[in-house]
Amino acid sequence: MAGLATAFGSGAMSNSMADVANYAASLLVIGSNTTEQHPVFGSMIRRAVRTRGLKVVVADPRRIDLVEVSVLHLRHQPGTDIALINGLMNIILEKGWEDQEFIADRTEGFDAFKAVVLKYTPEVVSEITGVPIEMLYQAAEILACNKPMAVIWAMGITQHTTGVRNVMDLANLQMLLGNMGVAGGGVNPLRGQNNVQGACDMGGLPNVYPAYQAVTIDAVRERFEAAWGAPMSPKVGLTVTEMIPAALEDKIRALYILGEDPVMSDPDVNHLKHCLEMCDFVLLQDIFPTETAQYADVLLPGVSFAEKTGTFTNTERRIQLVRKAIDPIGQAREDWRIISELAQRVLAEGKRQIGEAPYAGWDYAHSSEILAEVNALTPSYAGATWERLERGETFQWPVPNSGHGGTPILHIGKFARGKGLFAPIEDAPPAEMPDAEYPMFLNTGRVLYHYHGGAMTRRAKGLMEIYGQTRIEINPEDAQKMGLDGKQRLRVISRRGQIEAEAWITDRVPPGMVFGNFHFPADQNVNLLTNRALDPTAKIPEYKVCAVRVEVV
Ligand SMILES: Nc1nc2c(c(=O)[nH]1)N[C@H]1C(S)=C(S)[C@@H](COP(=O)(O)OP(=O)(O)OC[C@H]3O[C@@H](n4cnc5c(=O)[nH]c(N)nc54)[C@H](O)[C@@H]3O)O[C@H]1N2
Ligand SMILES: Nc1nc2c(c(=O)[nH]1)N[C@H]1C(S)=C(S)[C@@H](COP(=O)(O)OP(=O)(O)OC[C@H]3O[C@@H](n4cnc5c(=O)[nH]c(N)nc54)[C@H](O)[C@@H]3O)O[C@H]1N2
Ligand SMILES: [Mo]
Repeated sequence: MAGLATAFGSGAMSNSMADVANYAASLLVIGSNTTEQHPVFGSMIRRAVRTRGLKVVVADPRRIDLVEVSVLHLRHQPGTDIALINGLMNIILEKGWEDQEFIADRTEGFDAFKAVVLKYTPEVVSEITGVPIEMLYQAAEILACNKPMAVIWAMGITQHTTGVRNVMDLANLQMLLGNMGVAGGGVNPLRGQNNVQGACDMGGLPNVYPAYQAVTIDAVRERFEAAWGAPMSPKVGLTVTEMIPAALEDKIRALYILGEDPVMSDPDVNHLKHCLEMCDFVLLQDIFPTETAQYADVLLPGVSFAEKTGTFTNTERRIQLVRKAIDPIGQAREDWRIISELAQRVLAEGKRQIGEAPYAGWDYAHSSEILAEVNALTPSYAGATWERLERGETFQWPVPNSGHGGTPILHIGKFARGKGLFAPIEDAPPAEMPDAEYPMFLNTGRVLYHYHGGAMTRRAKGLMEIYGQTRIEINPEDAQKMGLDGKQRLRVISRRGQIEAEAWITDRVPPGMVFGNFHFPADQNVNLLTNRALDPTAKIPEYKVCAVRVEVV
């Protein structure tokens, strides 16, 4: 789900954090709670506002902290981003603010795209999004007339059944304004987990080998078969969100879960638990016994970042070396050692059963040997060698050879696919909308003090003192209607489950919407409520919108 493709190529920030902070004249922050979820970049943005007058426009249903330093806050209804972006582009075309030279030289598909955008007049868009017409004009002017403009986004854009199309529409906006391949511009999805960028780059996705090379292309597959000395399947595999329900159809019978806590983080957890129970065998490799551990047959103890040496690739495509601070404790081992040993044993048993000689491979002695293999098979990582990284260098990929210094800005002069493709994108509602029985929107995400399922952060005493239980954000207007007193608890009910948690009465959320997190287990986890409807392309769940009924306990 992490490797969303755009109109130009792989899913990664086109520009760098420092580049956006230093050179953007304006910035659209859409569906990213940057100061809480990417605090390093969040403070760079705050500083850029203070020291050089960066103009920030926030597009978010919630009044996040960055709104304090923004020039404008577009508070659209959740799930209406396509209408909003199309509306801004409609005004840009009306005013003639588009970059005609860029459109002519570097893009294709403009006419079909324009025909769709023309339908999204300010009146139509204001009706769908709830944003006043006048504010749409203000936003379009700030973003189009203060160039370069950078766009940053995170899960507020992608965790929808329209996630991929939301991203494509932001790419449309940046091509329309000619903000691609320039310092201070670009399309910048902020990556979430440590090294999720690296995991995708290495082919930790069902459809590609390292460097986003498709498993379905014969020449690519043959190259990997030759390097690895084994036949490879030409079929696209399943995403996580497809594997889980496949257990019900007997298509998946065993699961090897590594560094994930799906009982906390997957949508519709009651359903997920049922799927885990249906598996014949569940193997879990984690650094703690998590909520998911109750469903596992075997636990393998991996180690944390502090106990291993290797590379991480961060949100701005920066490959950097991490050295272990301490040796693994007790029986725990580096994840790569566990994976290698497991692979060797499985392969040995397979070869024994068919009477062949044992397979020679998976016999790395050190992470530097793994990186050497990465250098050989991953064109964008070719020049990021152990020797260079050991000297203290870091590189933003692509680093095509050992004389290359890396690529801070992508798409200068040319896109990976040649011309950038404008896509006509129509608005569509979320899979589940409020109705008479479940009249409110539930929106979900994170808080500064905790990390996902909380397996790590709920073990930190200081964090638990500051934030020790789930709090449901609810607007003062709704609280008053329900007769909610600040000290009371709320029960939140969806078609799939219910939770009980403390209320936080605040205008961070608009009337008609509550917001909660998935940091605390049992009946405090919003994932008992969320909808497992998926985006048809990326298969990401619609965590950001479902319908609920809220009661005072
Ligand atoms: N402290 C902390 N930091 C983290 C994490 C953590 O758990 N804790 N997790 C990391 C990971 S893996 C990730 S993916 C990132 C996530 O980083 P973010 O995506 O910034 O975090 P979320 O809390 O999911 O919030 C997304 C924002 O989208 C808004 N939003 C909701 N619905 C919509 C909508 O329909 N449209 C728009 N435009 N906005 C919407 C929400 O109000 C919220 O401000 O954070 C990373 N950083
Ligand atoms: N409702 C709702 N649900 C969501 C989201 C949302 O916005 N709303 N966001 C989604 C997103 S974007 C994400 S990324 C997922 C995150 O979901 P998960 O990845 O399931 O969440 P984590 O709690 O980060 O789980 C990581 C696990 O890895 C373990 N771990 C840490 N370091 C290591 C290591 O080095 N080796 C091993 N083996 N294990 C390690 C931790 O102890 C933890 O148990 O949640 C998703 N779920
Ligand atoms: Mo994430």
